[in-house]
Amino acid sequence: MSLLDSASHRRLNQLTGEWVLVSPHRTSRPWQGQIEKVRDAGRPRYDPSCYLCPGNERANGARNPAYSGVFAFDNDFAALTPQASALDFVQDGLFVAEEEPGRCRVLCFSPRHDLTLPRMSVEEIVPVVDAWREETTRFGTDDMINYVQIFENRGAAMGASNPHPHCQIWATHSIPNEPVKESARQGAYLERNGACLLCDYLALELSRAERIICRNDHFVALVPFWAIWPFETMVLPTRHVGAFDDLTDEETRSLADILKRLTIRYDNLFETDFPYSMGFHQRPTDGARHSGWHFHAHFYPPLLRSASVRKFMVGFEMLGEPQRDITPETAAARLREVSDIHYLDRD
Ligand code: H2U
Ligand code: ZN
Repeated sequence: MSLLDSASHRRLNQLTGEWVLVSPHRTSRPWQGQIEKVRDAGRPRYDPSCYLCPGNERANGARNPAYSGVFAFDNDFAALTPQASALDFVQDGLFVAEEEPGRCRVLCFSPRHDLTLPRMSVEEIVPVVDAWREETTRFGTDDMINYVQIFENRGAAMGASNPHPHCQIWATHSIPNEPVKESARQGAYLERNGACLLCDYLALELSRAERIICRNDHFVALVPFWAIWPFETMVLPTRHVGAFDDLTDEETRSLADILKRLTIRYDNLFETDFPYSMGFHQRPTDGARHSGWHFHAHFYPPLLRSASVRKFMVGFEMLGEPQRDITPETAAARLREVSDIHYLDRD
């Protein structure tokens, strides 16, 4: 047995330069903590009170069209607005602030209120990926926008305000903290090694096969060596793709396929609507080349042992550094073992 399976150790996240503490020996400790209610997966195809269903009125009075595919609109309660404020950049001693213009969009994956990515067909997910490509391309030509963050909060446990399948797109003037860290690490790796960090990382992971969950012709889903959340995963293209707007039509279909396969495995793990926050990291749209950037998705799910027992990032995690008990290798094996046929679609 390798030391990494049994002894406490720290692992370096090569993408951020931050460490995670791994304590495999703690997995047997007793649990008397919170039990969450398992949400009923049965939902109507159309919910007259849903602000995202076709034809319904939204909270600010606008009415959704009777859409039949994907549907994107400007967030009615946008955290960022395109107008530059009068703030610009201010420094008053240690008090430093700057303006942050940007745009927020909401994208409905389907007119069906009861669907989720794992229960949509690949043919239905392809237009979602196409919409992500289009939004990225469009924002990429806007001088004000330097980064496009696409993310999905799924499930009430992750703060999703509505079960209707949707994601958000926040396009910002600044490059946010997480992509800034990944940009610096990928850029430095390219400079030092003349190669892409994630191309090299993926080649290593494929040769070891310990943390791979599933793959198709163009994408791989794996539990990263440095994962923080119990069932955290990454989805990476095997080709050196920098952003959504570099994807070919074939890769678009493959991305739709791997997202479906991975989220089915997630749902099957505890036979529940598996909550997560997921999102894509891609090359900034600030005009620089960023040739070290390798496009990828991160999935951060909170569940730990069952549909009702989640991991809390508290205590040492908040004040010291992230910590996990179950190893990334064990998590990958669990996700690999479950079926890729959704439990609700089985006879
Ligand atoms: P979340 O489920 O991830 O919170 O996303 C829903 C978003 O939808 C949220 O950002 C927006 C909220 O501001 N929204 C509208 O734009 N219009 C509405 O009528 C309600 C919610
Ligand atoms: Zn709905």
